[in-house]
Amino acid sequence: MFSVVALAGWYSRTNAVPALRKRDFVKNMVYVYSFGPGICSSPAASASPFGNKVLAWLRLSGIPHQVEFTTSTGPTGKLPFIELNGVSTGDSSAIIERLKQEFTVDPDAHLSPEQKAVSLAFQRMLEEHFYFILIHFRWDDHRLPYLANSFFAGAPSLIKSIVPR
Ligand SMILES: N[C@@H](CCC(=O)N[C@@H](CS)C(=O)NCC(=O)O)C(=O)O
Repeated sequence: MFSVVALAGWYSRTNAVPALRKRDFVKNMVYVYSFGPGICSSPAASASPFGNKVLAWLRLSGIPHQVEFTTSTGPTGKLPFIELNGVSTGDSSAIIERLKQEFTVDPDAHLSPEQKAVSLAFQRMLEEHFYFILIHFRWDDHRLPYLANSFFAGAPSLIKSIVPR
């Protein structure tokens, strides 16, 4: 399994996007780049929790956006990233901070300082701790073969043959 993950990491880094991806951009259109459901049969918009976070935030805020599913990473060497008015930004939290400023929108504006603190604590717990449990169950815990089976349901047989289950 390690070799598959290492290969995927190498592939995404060698495909990193150094320059602007959308050159004929529409002003104030947010171009979102993230892993798609891809070869998986997941009902999620993106296989990446961080991608779904950005997409959900954009939908909640009603900001016009277009999604491109890709494995080519952005300025932080990871996905998701966005391009807005010719400038790219990586990292879901940095993306949201930028969008709040550029579009003067804040869905959390009505929260009290205490509620904002609780929200931040949950965010840290989910993104920096629970995320790795999710990854463990998705890729390492072979007691849950249905996850790998579901994820690779649409993959070519060659790929399926090297995915441990
Ligand atoms: N802190 C980043 C984390 C992003 C992240 O870990 N993305 C994963 C996908 S869920 C990724 O791009 N992994 C590929 C890699 O690390 O090479 C964020 O909030 O956007």
